Amino acid sequence: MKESIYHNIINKNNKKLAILIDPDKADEFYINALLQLADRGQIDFFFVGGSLVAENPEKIILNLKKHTRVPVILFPGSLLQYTHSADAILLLSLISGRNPELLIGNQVAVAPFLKKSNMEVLSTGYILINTGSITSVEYISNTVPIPDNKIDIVVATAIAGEMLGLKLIYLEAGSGAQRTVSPELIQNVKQNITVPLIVGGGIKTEQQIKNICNAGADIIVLGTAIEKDLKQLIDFSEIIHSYHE
Ligand code: 1GP
Repeated sequence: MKESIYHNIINKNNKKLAILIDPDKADEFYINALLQLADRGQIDFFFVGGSLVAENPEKIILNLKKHTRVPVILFPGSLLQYTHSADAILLLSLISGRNPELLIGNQVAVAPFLKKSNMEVLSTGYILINTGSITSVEYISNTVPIPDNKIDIVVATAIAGEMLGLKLIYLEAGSGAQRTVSPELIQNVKQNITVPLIVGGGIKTEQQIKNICNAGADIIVLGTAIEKDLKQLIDFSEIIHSYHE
C-alpha cells in the first residue's frame, strides 16, 4: 500500500514546498519544466486548482501523474473542479467565512464521490487573511477574510478547526496578494495548533520564504512567483528544504 500523504507530512521533520498550478495558466512547456524540477526532488507537492478556472484540472492532473511520483493534490476552487484522478484532495472548509456552502454544503455534495474514489482526503481548515487588497478567493467565496491584525480571531479560528477534527490548517492571503500572511500571525497560529500548517498567497522573495519558514509554516505554497519566473524555484526550494526541526 502506498504511504499516505498525510502520514508523510506529519512524520517527516522537514518543511515542504507545494507548487500551485492554475489549469488555465499552465501550458505544456511550463508543466514539463516543473516535472523536471520535481524529478530532482525540488517540489514536494503539486496543488492543482484555482478560484475561477475555465479548464477542469483533470487533464493536467493525469499528465502530472503520468510523469511524476510527486503527489498531485486537487485544490478545488469550486465543485466544478472536482475530479477523482488526483492522489489526494484538500477538502477545504472555509472556516474564516460564514458561507454555509463553503463550510459544509459543498463537502456534503462531494462526499459520495470521494467515498467511491481512491483519493486520500485531507480535510483542511481554510482561513482567508485580509492583507490589504481584495483577492479573487475573497470575491468568489463571498466571504469576509479575517484582517491580519486580528491575531486573536485567526488563532481562535485555527484552534476551532483543529478541535473540529480538520487535519490541516491553511492560512491563505490569496493568489497574487500584495502582502503575505505575516510571520507574527503564522507564529501565533503555529503555537496554538498541533496539525500541520500550510501558508500561501503573495510569496515571492527569498526573505519572505525564510520569514514564513522561521515563523513555523510546514508547507509553503507558491504559484504566481513561479509562473512569472520559474528559475527562482531552485533557490526557493533549497531554502525550504534546508529547515530540519
Ligand atoms: C496558494 O493562493 C496561493 O495559497 C498561491 O498564491 O499565486 O500568490 O503564490 P500565489
